[in-house]
Amino acid sequence: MATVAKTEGIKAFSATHDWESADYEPTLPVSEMSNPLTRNIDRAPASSIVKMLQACDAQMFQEKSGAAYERLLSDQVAKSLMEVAKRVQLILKNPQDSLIVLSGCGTSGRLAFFITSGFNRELRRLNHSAVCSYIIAGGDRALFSSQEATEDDPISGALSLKKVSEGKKRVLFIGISCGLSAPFVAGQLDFCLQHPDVYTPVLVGFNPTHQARNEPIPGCTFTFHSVVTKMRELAKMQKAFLINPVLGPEAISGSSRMKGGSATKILLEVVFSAAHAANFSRTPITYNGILQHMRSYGKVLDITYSQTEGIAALMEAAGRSLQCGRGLCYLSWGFLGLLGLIDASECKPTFGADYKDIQGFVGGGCKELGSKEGDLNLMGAESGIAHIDFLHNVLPCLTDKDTVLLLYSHSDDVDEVAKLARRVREKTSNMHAVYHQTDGDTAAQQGEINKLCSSTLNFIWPQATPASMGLQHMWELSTKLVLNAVSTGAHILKGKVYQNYMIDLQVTNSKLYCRATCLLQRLSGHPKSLCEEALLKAIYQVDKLTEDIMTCNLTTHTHTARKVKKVVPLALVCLLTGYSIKEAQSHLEQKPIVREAVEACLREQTLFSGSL
Ligand code: S6P
Repeated sequence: MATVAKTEGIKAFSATHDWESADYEPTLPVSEMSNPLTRNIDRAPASSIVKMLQACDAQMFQEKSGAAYERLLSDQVAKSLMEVAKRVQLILKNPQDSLIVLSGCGTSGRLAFFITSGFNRELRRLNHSAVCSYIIAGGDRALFSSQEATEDDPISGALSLKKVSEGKKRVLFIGISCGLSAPFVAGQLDFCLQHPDVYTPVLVGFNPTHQARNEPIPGCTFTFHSVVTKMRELAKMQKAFLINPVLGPEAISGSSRMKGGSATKILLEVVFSAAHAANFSRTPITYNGILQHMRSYGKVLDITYSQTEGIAALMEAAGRSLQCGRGLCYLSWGFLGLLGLIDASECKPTFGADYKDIQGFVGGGCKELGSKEGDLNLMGAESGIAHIDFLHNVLPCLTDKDTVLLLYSHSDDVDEVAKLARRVREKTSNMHAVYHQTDGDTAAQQGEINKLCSSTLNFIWPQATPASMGLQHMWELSTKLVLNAVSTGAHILKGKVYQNYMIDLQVTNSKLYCRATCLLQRLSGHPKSLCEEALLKAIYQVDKLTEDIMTCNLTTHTHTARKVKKVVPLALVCLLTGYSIKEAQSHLEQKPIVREAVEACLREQTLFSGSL
């Protein structure tokens, strides 16, 4: 009885309380909280899911006077962005022996790559030397496939920073960790603090500093929290910078690829665009300029979500494909394609998806995207990512049950888009498109492509865009929002989300292990120790924990968890029913939709408690 009462109590509490109030989920940092707006997202139809995502995204730009936390448009955030932009400008002005390094894990590392590539490309176009470099935990292999374990390695973080900046006299290091939590980034920030003569550290994240992760990091004397505390002191003298506005909880709890990723892109593009304009067109870096630029990203949200119905239709199509065990394919050209690859790769750790569920393909593949380590196909990426790989590996088996989404813009080679669209149409009628164009520009082949597709989201952007913001950046953010909505919504429709929790997450690093334990506590109402025990039993597939298992460290647990499917649902079923691992497994096999399996257990539990 107590169990159910607790769970129900939490439900009622969450639905009525504002996440900003001090007593809302007080033990969790904002980035891990559940968003009251999406409490029932798992039962909502596609159109309502889109509206909920829109409302969550809009929280990023909320301006609240007297708010408890810094927000995206807060005074302090704009001031820090100005200062960091000035540092970037200094490096642009005097690039010799200088470097800017962007680094992060998972989505944050992918965005580090994305932003670095875009900025360097623009510099090369102006015959300026490239001044920016990126680091992603796990190396380039992690760009398009999930390598969550390396997030826990602070030494590898510090060493990779040392290597990339060898011989440089001045380095602006920008570490990105949405949850202020990744040990990999903590290691790099600590390295910067040890070498202040060369490195100026900047931290981008979305929790207030007191919520930075304070768990001991094995083998280290620092925690993320202690590093942030030191940075706060140095920030007073502008020897370090903290950019950590709060965005509100993610639509799917902890899914920082969504708002966290979007805000990372916005903040860093604002910094780099301001520095670029200051250096190449002598436009001074001003507070108002920064704020105006940030606000223009808010308009991208409005334009994108003005097509709610179209996004919902895409979500439904993708959801139907996933429900019947088929896939969703993003086919794209240029840098919009990179966003497709990123979106696809995130579904594995978030929803326990198979890499074939959502796949991305972009024109010439890696070479076109300019990753450091060259051709990922040769480095064991799960499958090729060029169109040629799509033609060889995917096209022959495509059916109407698969969904294909073309992502292109007016500045791509639209002839090529039409050619590929014709080939896809021969295999499936379930083809859709997201197309960006500027007001007044039309591509001759667009009509034909539209006819070949069952639906097209056509975004028409105004010609006169704010001077500081490239159209490309708008298209990119808009595409990211659409893809995040489609892949998240499709997994919700497949039953991979319970309330607004990713119930089938992979437990492949310490952050995900803690998240899984918290989720089990929350859904079962059992104490932490019992939940962790159940999690370990599910990971090692045993009904009794041996001495050996108990003495293994967290790295061994998360490493072992990689090989097991549905670890968290399994642990939850065991906790709620007292079943053995085998029984719980067969229960989950009978009810392959994870949400339904969990709900059935919760119902049984209620009946059982009621009959006592
Ligand atoms: C989140 C995504 C993860 C995170 C990664 C880094 O949706 O699946 O890959 O990006 O764990 O997180 P953080 O908080 O350090 O940016």
